[in-house]
Order: sequence, then C-alpha cells, then structure tokens
Amino acid sequence: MKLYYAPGACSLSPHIVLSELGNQFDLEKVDLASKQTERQVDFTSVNPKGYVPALDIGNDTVLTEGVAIIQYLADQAPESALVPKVGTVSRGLLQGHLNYLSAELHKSFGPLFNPNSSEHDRAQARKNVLGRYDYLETVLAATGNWLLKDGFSVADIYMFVLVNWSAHCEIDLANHPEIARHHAQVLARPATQAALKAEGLI
Ligand SMILES: N[C@@H](CCC(=O)N[C@@H](CS)C(=O)NCC(=O)O)C(=O)O
Repeated sequence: MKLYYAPGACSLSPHIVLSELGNQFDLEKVDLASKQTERQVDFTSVNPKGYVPALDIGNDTVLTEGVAIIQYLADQAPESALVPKVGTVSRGLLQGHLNYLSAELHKSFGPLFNPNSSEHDRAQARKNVLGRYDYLETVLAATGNWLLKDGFSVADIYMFVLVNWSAHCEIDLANHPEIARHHAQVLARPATQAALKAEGLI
C-alpha cells in the first residue's frame, strides 16, 4: 500500500498509525500547491479532492479522509487495540472524538495556514483552536492519560498531529497542561519518531 502525504500535514496521522502497526508501506510526497507528486503524477488523478491523506490499498482502490483511513488500518489489525471493536460503546466514543478532531479542531486551523488570511482572521482562528482545546483538556484530565479510558487509540495519534501545529501557528499550550503532556507522550513513542524522521521533520 502507498500513503500520499505532505510533510507535517494531517497525513502524518495515518503515517504514524502505519508505523505503530509495523506495516510495510510506500510513501509518496505530494506538493499541495502544484498537486504534483514527487514521481510527477497528477495527484488529482489519485484523489480528485486534491488533498492528503490518500491511501492506495491496491485493486484500484484509494481510501481518502484521515479518520476513515486510520480506522480502516487499525481494524485490519485488531490485536493492536488501536481502535475498540465496531459496535461497542467505546467505538462510539472513539468516533465522537474523531469527528470532533476533524470537524471542530482540524478545520479551526484553516485560516492559520492560509497565506491570504488577515491578522484579524488569524487571531480569531487561534481563539477558536484554544476553545476546542478547552474541551480536550477536560477529557484528558478526566481519563488521566489518553482520550479513551480503554487506552491509546488512533484518536490520540490524530490529536497529536493537530496539536503539533500549535507552535508553528503561535498557539501557546501554557493553559492546557494535559494537552502538552499528551503531546509529549505521543511524540516520545518510537512509531511517532520514525514517521517524523521519514517525513524529514526531525
Ligand atoms: N477532510 C480531509 C481534509 C484533509 C486536509 O485538510 N488536508 C490538507 C493538509 S492537512 C491538504 O491537503 N490541503 C491542501 C488542499 O486542500 O489543497 C481529511 O480529514 O482527510
């Protein structure tokens, strides 16, 4: 299988999941501005939506949307316990976290990566992100460790990738010590280090 990615983008989340699972996979870097891959393929022919991540799983099938990809990967390896079993309450809680991360937190970062955003838009986006962090801080304070009481999951990996943008976006974690702790814990995992290295980020 092949993961289409851009260094440090949200595609880092399936990259870390692949690394946690110890899967064999290829990587192909995408230039998001030109939509060309490093092998000079028109990326829109791989994912017509034009954004990463995209995972080619063979048989002419390309999975898109980060939260779908990471659940698919973890479901293939139930022994990894990176996702609770389908149909359980825990899986419902996981999907609630994934949707919150995607629809509420991930998208709140948008103006901070748009070179055309005004300073006013950027300030508002930082405020929105910090507001989303408030909720995650209470979840982590209640569980004392990961997003789910059951243990480390793909939601922690996705959250790590989003929180990892904070420094670049000038978002201070000083008032969110649980999130800072969570970030440091995921960062220290060997699978995270391997993915960051492969993307040339460390
Ligand atoms: N809904 C998509 C959003 C993916 C997304 O926002 N990807 C960004 C990088 S983090 C991207 O490729 N942006 C380039 C573009 O939209 O042109 C998902 O969750 O997978």
